[in-house]
Amino acid sequence: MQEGFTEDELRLTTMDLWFEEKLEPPVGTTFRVLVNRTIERFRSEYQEIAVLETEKLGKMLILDGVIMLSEFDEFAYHEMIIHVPLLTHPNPKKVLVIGGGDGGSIREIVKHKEVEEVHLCEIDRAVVEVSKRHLPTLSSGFSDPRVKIFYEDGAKFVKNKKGEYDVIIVDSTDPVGAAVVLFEEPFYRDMYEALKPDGIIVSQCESIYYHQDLIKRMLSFISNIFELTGYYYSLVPTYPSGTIGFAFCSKKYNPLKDLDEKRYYKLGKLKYYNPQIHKTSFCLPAFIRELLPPDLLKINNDLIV
Ligand code: SPD
Repeated sequence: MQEGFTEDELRLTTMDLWFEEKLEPPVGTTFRVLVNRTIERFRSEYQEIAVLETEKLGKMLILDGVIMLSEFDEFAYHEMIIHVPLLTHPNPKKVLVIGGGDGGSIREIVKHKEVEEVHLCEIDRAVVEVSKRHLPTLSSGFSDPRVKIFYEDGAKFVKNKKGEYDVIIVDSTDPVGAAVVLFEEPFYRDMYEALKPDGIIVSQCESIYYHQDLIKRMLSFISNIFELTGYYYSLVPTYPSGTIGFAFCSKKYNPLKDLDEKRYYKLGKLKYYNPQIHKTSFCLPAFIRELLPPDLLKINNDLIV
């Protein structure tokens, strides 16, 4: 062994293998993760898919070079994208997830006993299959009898639905390639129609540090469509800037007034979500309040702190 180095230090300095995510849009930084081995890597009909075993973050799912999740912190994303809307809606019986082929969102939805039907619309069958092969803690919910999977384009899928869903979750990749339409106004108009008269949508809406133009553009058109809109965020170290936000779009219910705390205690032990963070995650830093006019954030305006 080289003098002066422990075996661990040597591995980190000389034989290391790093996955590097290039951020889009470029922000002059990259994010690197120390990797032990590539478990699987291939090209599906839609994208390049890789599952890596990392040194410290468990397994990681990468789509087209972008980190979708790590076992280390995926709970902070999936619990927040699901339990905030599902505990706001008083009786979510039928839920649709667009994207989310890894199964993390489905795993959280099936914890809700009042949910009777869950539809997953994922364009790429290979994502579901790779998750079933290598990410059992994520894909466990697929075997729940309430879950039905559709391998279709999410934007086309919702066009044919009218007044069907209580809650729709957009668990998408970044707005690149086929996913661009999921960040556009026509898709939100179609989802509005696909919801029941008191329905809720929550969508992945990127980083308050790196995607301010996108967030402002989306909240502008969303607030013209939905009665109530707002933005909240979660802390996820493996996503760019360590935060990821969500757009909350609602026809009737307000997450700050209508949270059904009793149902939270029936979900079993969670790692990130609790009723306090449900509310405080809508507290936004001053620079975002300044970026977004108050009429785009009707929900956040109701915060009493
Ligand atoms: N920058 C990556 C954002 C990815 C968000 N979606 C992740 C899917 C996990 N179910």
